[in-house]
Amino acid sequence: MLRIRRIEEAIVRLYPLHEMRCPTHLCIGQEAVPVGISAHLRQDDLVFSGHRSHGHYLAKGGDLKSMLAELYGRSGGCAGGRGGSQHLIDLSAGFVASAPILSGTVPIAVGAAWGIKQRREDRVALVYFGDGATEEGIFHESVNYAAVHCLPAIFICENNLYSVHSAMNVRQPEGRNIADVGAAHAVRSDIIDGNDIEAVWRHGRDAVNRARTGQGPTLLECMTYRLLEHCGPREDGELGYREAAEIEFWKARCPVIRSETLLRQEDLLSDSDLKGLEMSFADEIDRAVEFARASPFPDPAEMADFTYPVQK
Ligand SMILES: Cc1ncc(C[n+]2csc(CCOP(=O)(O)OP(=O)(O)O)c2C)c(N)n1
Ligand SMILES: [Mg+2]
Repeated sequence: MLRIRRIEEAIVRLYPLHEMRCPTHLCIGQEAVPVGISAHLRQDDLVFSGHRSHGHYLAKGGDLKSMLAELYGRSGGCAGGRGGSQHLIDLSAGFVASAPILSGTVPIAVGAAWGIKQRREDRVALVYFGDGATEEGIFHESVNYAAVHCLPAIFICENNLYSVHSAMNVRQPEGRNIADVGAAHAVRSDIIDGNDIEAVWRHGRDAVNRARTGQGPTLLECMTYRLLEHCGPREDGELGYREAAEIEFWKARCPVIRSETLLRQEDLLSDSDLKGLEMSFADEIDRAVEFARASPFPDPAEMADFTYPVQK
């Protein structure tokens, strides 16, 4: 979690230099979800995500250098510099795709789970999405399909209470949880504290076990909060769509600080451990930024590659 936090903070510092030009949705405050879940995933399990995907990619083992080069729009980027922050991919780590069309990767993950089942493999397919993504019709079709066919699919909803600047109460019925929607499709569904790494770890373990052993899909509604603006490197308290007290409440529930406190209480983390981690992350991040900035821009002659040919 600390590594992801430091990487996101490096982007916060570097983004205003205008060398990264892609829309970038940071996950500061939400790190416990992918870290607790990924602890149970194998390299050959398949992970999908949406626009806010840095933590998901990194926790699955996605390469940092090619992620940063992608944000810098360089040919050394994981999508060749063509996609930016919202199109991360690292097939060698089993991170198959992220794409910003809300819920767009949910049916793709279900298709991957269907393929896994057809081939009788013991892999799982897992997709991360936000509370807003559950308002897309395809989300409901996908969860239903996974239930009907008892697929090894795992649906991880990061409910951070907002879709851009719209709160839940103007978008979804009062008192109906997203986990209730999963349950209505007969999918095992739980609401958990997404900022509590232990809770995420436990529920993640159970979801992965169920999927791997043929017991079908699980939906986890992980309650969490993004501490920065929807898209970009700044705080956004001045916009007024979130109460200052609410932001403070969630800052106090920061998953990184909570875990640090817990580990120190249990005598599992010392000052020198932390210093060692900080130094190794700082060094790794410096080297990745250097790699990204030294990587050339894609050749304009290749601009149309990988696109549908224009009919003349
Ligand atoms: C189909 C579709 N509609 C609208 C958008 C514009 N859009 C981008 S992010 C976003 C909010 C998403 O909210 P949520 O799913 O809760 O994820 P969060 O940003 O909170 O992590 C919207 C509406 C989009 N990308 N795709
Ligand atoms: Mg949201």
